[in-house]
Amino acid sequence: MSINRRALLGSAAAIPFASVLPQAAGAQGNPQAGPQGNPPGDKADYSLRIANGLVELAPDHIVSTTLYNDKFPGPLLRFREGQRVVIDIHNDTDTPELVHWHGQMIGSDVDGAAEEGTPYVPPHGMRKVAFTPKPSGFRFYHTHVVAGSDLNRGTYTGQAGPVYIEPRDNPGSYDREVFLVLKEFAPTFSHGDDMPMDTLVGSPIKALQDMGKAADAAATEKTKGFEVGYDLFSINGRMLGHGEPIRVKKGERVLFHVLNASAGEIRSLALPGHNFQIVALDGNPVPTKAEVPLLWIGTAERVSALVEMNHPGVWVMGDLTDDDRNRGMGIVVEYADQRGKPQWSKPKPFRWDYTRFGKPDAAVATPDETIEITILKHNAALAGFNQWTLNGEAFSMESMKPAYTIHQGRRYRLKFRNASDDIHPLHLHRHSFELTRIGGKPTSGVIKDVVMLGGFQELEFDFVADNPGPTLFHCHQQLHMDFGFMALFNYA
Ligand SMILES: [Cu+2]
Repeated sequence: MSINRRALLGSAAAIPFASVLPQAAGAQGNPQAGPQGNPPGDKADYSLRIANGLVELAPDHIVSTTLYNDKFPGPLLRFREGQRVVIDIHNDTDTPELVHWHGQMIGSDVDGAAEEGTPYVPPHGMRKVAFTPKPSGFRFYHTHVVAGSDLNRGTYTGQAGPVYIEPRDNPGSYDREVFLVLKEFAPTFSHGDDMPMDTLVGSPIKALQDMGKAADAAATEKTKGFEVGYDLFSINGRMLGHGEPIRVKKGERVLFHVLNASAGEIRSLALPGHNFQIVALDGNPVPTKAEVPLLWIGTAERVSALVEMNHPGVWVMGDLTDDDRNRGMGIVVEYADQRGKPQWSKPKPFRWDYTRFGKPDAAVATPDETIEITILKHNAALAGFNQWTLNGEAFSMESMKPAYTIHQGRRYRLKFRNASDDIHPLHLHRHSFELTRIGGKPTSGVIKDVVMLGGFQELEFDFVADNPGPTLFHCHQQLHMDFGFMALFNYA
C-alpha cells in the first residue's frame, strides 16, 4: 500500500510539529542566482526565528529555553534534493547564533560553523542563507555555537529540528512515516559517569587502555572533570505519557525516523514485542536492511527503521534506562481498539554493530592517504573540565588553526584510536563518510556523517574530498567539542 506521505504527515496526530509550508508557494528559487551563498534580494522559502520560549514537556514540567519558531522540536523542513532554498534566520536573542545544516554537502559560508567561516546571525538581527539541499534523506538543523560552561547555550537548548530532503525516487514501501526527536532538558553539571554499558560491539584495546592510564597518572587532577546530567527527558517535546500516542493498526508498516538531538547522550529505543528493520542510517540507505531488537543512537545520529505492527496492545516505546524512561524518554504506541495502561518490558541486552548493515563482502576502495588520530582525555585540566586532545593538540578557538590540508578528489582514510573510556559520536561536516573498519571488523557500504567510537576502541572511515571549503571535524558531545575535541580540514 502506498499513501501520499505529505498528506499523511499533515494528518498524523502523533506528530506535534506540522510541516512548515513554504512562505512563497511554488517558489522554485532563482536559477539565475549563484548556486550557494548569501542572496540579499531573494524572497525566503522558509524562515526560522531563534528566540527564548517555553516548552510544555508535561503540565507540571514547563521549561524555558531557546527555540526555533517558538517550539520544540523546530519545524520539520521538507526540502527537495537539488532544488535551491532560501531561508531567513532571525535571531531575537542577545547573543550571536549559528544554524548548522547537519549532514548536507553545502558551502562553508552557509554550513553554520564559525570555524569554517560561516558568519554569525547577529543578536537581534537576521541572516539570509541559500543553498541547494543534498543529499536526499533524513538530516537536521541545530545551533553550532560554543556553550563551554553555560548550559543555556549551544545544543543544551531547544535549538534542533528535523530536515527531510525528498529523494528523486521514493525508497521502500510503508504505510506511514513518524518522526521522533529524542531530547533531554534541564541540564546540570555533575561528576557522575553514566555512560551506558553494553552499547557497542568490540573489545577494548590494551595499548589504548595503557595510554589512558598513563594520561591519568600524568594528570595533576586525579578526579575526572564535569559531566552533564539531565532532569527531564522527552520525545517530540513531550514527556512519556503526556503527548499524543502513536496510533497504529495491526499489519501497518510504520517508518520511524529517529533523531537523537541530545547535547551529548547516547540513547536507546525499544518497542516491546517488535523489531526494527533498519533502512537508513543518518538518512543514507544501508546495503543490508537487517532487523534489530532495539536501537542505539549516538548524539546527532539518525536511524530510519521500519516496524511492522504485528503485536497488538498499548506499549511504551522507550529508552532502556529506567530512570530516563520514567522521567520522560518514551512515547506510547497504541493499536486501534486496544485499551489499558501502556506496557513496558525490558529487552535482552543487545550491542550495536554497524557492520550488520554493510555490504556482505566488505570490499572497499583503497585510500590515497591515511591519517591517524589518537584521542586523549586530560582529567579536569581546564578549570574542572576535562580537556580533549587529538594527536596531542586541543583545538584552539582563538587561532582556529587548521590541522590538516586535503586535496580535492582524493580519498582519505581517518583512523581513530580512542585512548579514553568514553564513547565519542564523531562528526564530519559537509561530507559523508564510509565506515571501513569498526569494532575490530572490516566493513563497507555504510555511509554516515556521525559514528560512535567505543571506549578504548579504534575505527576507520573513508571520505572523498569532494566539497571544497574549510571542513570541521569534531566529537558531537557539546562538552567534548567545546573543550578541545575538534579539528579543521582545509582544502589545498
Ligand atoms: Cu566525545
